[in-house]
Amino acid sequence: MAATDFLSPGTGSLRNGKARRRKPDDLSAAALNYDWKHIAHLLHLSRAIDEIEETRLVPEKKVLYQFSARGHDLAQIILASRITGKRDAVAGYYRSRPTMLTLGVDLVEAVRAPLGRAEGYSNGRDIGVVFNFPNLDGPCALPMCGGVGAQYTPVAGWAQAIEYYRNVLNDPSYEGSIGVVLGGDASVATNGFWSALTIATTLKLPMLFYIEDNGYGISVTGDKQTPGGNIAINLRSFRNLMIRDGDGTEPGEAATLVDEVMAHVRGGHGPALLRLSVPRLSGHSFQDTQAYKTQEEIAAEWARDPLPKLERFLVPGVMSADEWRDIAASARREAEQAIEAALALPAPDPSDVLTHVFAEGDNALQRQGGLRPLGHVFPKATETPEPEASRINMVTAIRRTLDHELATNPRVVVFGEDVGAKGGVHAATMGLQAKYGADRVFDTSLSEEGIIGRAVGMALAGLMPVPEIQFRKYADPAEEQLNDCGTMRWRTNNRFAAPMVVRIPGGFFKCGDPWHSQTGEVKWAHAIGWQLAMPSNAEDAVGLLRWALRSNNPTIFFEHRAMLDDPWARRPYPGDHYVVPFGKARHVRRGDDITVVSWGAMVPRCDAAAEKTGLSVDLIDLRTLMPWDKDAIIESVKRTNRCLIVHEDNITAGFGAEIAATLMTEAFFSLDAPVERLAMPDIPSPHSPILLDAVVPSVERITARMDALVKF
Ligand SMILES: Cc1ncc(C[n+]2csc(CCOP(=O)(O)OP(=O)(O)O)c2C)c(N)n1
Repeated sequence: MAATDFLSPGTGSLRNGKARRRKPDDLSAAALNYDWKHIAHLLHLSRAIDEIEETRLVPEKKVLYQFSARGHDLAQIILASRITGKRDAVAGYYRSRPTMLTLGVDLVEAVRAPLGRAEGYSNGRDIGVVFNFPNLDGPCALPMCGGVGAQYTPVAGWAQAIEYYRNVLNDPSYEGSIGVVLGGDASVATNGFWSALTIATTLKLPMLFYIEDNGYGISVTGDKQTPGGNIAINLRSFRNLMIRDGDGTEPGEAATLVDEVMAHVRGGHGPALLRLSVPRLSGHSFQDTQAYKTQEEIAAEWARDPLPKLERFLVPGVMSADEWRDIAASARREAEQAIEAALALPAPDPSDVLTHVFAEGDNALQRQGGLRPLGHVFPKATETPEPEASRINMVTAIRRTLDHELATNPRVVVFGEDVGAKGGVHAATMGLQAKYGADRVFDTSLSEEGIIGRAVGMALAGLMPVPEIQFRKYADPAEEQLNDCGTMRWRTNNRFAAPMVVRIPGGFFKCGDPWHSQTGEVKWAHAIGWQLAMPSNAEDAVGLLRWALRSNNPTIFFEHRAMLDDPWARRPYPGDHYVVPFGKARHVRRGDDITVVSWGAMVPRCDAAAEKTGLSVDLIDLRTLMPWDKDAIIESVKRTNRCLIVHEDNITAGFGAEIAATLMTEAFFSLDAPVERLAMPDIPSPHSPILLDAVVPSVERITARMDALVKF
């Protein structure tokens, strides 16, 4: 297959799309610089592991999920043998074990995860074929995901962090570093691919897209993923992107192309995309019989097997036939020994399965990601407010807190749609770009997947990202990255974590609508691994946001639009050191007749209702929903014997249901009335203020419910 060589117009030298032919066995100067004996060894090793899994371990049900890298292996090894920089990162996918072997992961580590043994990549938690490799002092492998395309935007974030370390933190060790992402031909149709491509090319980031094109996504052919089936051809007019396209089964060609793209990206010329065509010599996974391929097609794929091609390439020029055989035999022995050693390891301990959902203190730090493993020390903090004389509104409180943390922590970066020059559509970041520069406070492309995925990569690189999702509903396109970020610590068995603070304004503001005005906060209480804060006032917003910005866990910080400038929410600024630890509710009122639990914009309504009823109301503002202050509620209900929960989120499976269920178990014998919920019915937020008032809990309806419950 011919190697083609495209430079996009953005780089100034389009060659009219003409293919420049390379002889497949051309041992160019670049190719000569590779350690071919080591490459041969790794290829044999990878083959031996795949083969032992396919012929023995899967049939014996010792490996439950198997994705063979056969056919993809040689090109991956060539690529990964150039990922050697101290600050390089690579993210692969389920077919990327050859990359891991080349990075130098311990061989037993590489086989124990598919065998579901204890410890290793995930301690038996994640599907055995997705790997991770924390490495603070050498190339690392970012945690892989099961979702195709999810690997792209975190690498864009890593690449942006490289620039940040170089340009803002003046760290020379990031010079010439690179983020590399591996993906199959079907992955080029995903949101993640396009989002990362936009980020990398608009910002000219040091990022390499490596597409290993086997022509299939399970059974779907490449022409369904990109017209004509070749993404490299289709991207030819993309600005700021070097493109190379060739045959991943030809050692010399692959090696030369890898060196070309590496030189370009490491040289600071912006991103590159390298597409190498490879055969998939097995089914998509072991279970896949490939019935959708003809025998001729399968035979044609085997005719392109890179293993014999490498042999022809190296023997006798680089090594003798005996040496080749010896390498194959010793690799086989090593693979057998590693598998035997892994089989002898214990199975994961079920008593351990609940650990590492959240950080578990400084004695059990993740190995990579966030500020803690880097030994970052924060300024002092206090839970005692030092209030200023005048009151400020909640949006000013948020801005001042961001300002102080930006000033005292050079690793904080604030970004999102319109957060830069405009200062955010809610004005929360107004003036911050002018003060801290566009490297630290910046606008992003309109891709929420990109905003959150980029934040994940930055967090893994040791920054504290503070992405803004412009309105609650627009977090939906970021769903995959949010989910994968939350589960990261658990599924990597505390090897990786990506602490960040995602600021999300939402809820009604004067009127409602299905797009900007949902709260839907229960989603993140239900999601794994996310802390969730929802302040009702300026003082709490300061303390909770500062706590989040110094936390070792990812946080959703929900900013209710109605409260940003609400007079009730205005409070004195509680000082630059003020924090509110998560999981501590606030008593807005103390009373004995009834417990009312609420959060966000419903708190002032409950406060007004309590005033109106004249009852002695114990009003609890939960402030954080994950973790949530069970003790405060249970203690209160044991005194009042009644509980009303008021929230703006839809009623069915809203967070009120969780509180009610907990009270059933923990305070059943204290209850003199059923636990009641008052919430939005199961409809989106309506636009008309008249309709909105009819469905969001109002002071009148809350008052009536309180009265009824006390009289029950
Ligand atoms: C987001 C998502 N959708 C669907 C799947 C199921 N799935 C797993 S692999 C795959 C095909 C991917 O093909 P490609 O990216 O070309 O990589 P290859 O397996 O060919 O190496 C699909 C559809 C998934 N894992 N993730």
